[in-house]
Amino acid sequence: MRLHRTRRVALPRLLGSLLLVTAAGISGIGAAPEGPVADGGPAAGPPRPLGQIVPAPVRAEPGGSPYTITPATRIRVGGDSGEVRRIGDYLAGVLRPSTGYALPVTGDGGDGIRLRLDEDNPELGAEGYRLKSGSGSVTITARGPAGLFHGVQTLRQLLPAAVERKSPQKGPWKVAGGTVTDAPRYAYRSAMLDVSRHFFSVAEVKRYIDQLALYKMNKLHLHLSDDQGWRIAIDSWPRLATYGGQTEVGGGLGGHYTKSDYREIVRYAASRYLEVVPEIDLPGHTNAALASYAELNCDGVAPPLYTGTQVGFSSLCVPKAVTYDFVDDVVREVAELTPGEYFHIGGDEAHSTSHEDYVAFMDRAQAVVGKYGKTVIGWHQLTGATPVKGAIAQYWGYDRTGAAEREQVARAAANGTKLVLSPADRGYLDMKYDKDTELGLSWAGYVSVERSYDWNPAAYLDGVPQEAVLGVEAPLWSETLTDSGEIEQMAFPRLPGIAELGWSPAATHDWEAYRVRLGAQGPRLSALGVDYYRAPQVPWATE
Ligand code: NGO
Repeated sequence: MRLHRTRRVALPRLLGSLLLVTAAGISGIGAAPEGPVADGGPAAGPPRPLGQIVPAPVRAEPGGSPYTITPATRIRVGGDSGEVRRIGDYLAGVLRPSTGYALPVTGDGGDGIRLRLDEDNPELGAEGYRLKSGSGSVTITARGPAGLFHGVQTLRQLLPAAVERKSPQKGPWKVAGGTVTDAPRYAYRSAMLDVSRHFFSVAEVKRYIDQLALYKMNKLHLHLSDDQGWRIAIDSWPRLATYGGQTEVGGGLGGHYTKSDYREIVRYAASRYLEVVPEIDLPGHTNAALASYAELNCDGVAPPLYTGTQVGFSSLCVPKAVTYDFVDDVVREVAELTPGEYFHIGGDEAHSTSHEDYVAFMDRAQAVVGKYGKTVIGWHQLTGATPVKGAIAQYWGYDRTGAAEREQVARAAANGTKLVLSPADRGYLDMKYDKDTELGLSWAGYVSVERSYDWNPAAYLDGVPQEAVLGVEAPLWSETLTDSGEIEQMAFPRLPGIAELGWSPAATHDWEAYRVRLGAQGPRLSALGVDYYRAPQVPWATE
């Protein structure tokens, strides 16, 4: 259900080297550029260098003739998997508008763009792929559909940026010859969208999902409840959404997802190989729920709806029995809608809950998540309570986070709690780039594109064993963001950097090389209609 949104008034739009490559075909990738770099656009000469993609691949071995998509090209989907055919249809959906070619998706053998499942490639894992390009065909092989889908994203990036446009463009549509072999560093590569502070429509969420897919992310964390709005229909507590969802920061009318809206988001995300991780933030950040049901308050009085941006003032009533009926019903209903493994219960900034109450509450909330078959995720304050076995803590500290807090997280990690890292001064996409950024916040400092990219998740927190790091997340909080254009100004170009930290081998990590590869994404983002921030540190390719 979509109500009208708050409009911000006249807010001006803000606007490897170490790659394990084997051949000279990519030499120069690591060199600092002297000016704008041509994108090798539609009619231009040589195809884009194999390996000049984001995230950087494990291995790119250029060689042999390029492959060219022509009016006669077919997309061949091997075997009888309906999912492979769906990926073929998805690829055709990307390529048809810009090439203007028919690109039939067929089950038969022969040359063309070939998508194949082959279990025999243990080194590719569950999400990896191999892409081989030569004069007659480009073949993407993977052990499972997710790998094929990621391989298709690589193929998109190897084609000229104009391939992303929605109307016929001039070719030629060449893919450099050679082989890319690729698989992710981390299993958990996530982006979070805060749909509570401002509500975003299903269409806006789908648009973001498509952008995440391009960079091989595999989780979409939805922050579905907070002080300013409850965004998911709960049948047993209907006022949460109908009353608690009817405003947002700034006082606009907000909105909420019906169950069918939410199912549609889950389905769409799954079609892009992203798993939705729902978050119901507890026991703090609950003003919208407390305003909707007086009985959830210790004093039995419902507070008014809240449209400001303070944090830490609300808490569920830990001693009351009804609190746990509420938690049980909400977790059950949201878990039923969510095929994925994870359930995020927040747990951050419970400043108006006593420590004792917090620990008692988190014990009970974690048990409810387990009862409904999901794995608990909580913000890292969960490590100040007692994380259940298998629980995951999401670290969101920053350079000024105290040693005691870091050590608490490290101790939990050493004791088996896995971590997802989203340091606020690196991974938070809502932090301003610099002092001139109009949107966003700056409590964790300014986060330039370089700062956001240039850290190592495996070595980020002292005392954390490498294997405790499950992956990374780029959260996007929406206190200041109201629509897709504003989401994109903050997410791009930092999101691809976090995606690369999650996907690419540590050995490829190199800012000088990365900024050149990122610069080459500029025309692609433009072709997709993404109004990204032209960070001055990046040599943006000419369009
Ligand atoms: C914090 C806070 C959120 C804010 C966000 C803004 C976490 C986990 N809790 O991050 O409520 O929206 O900062 O950057």
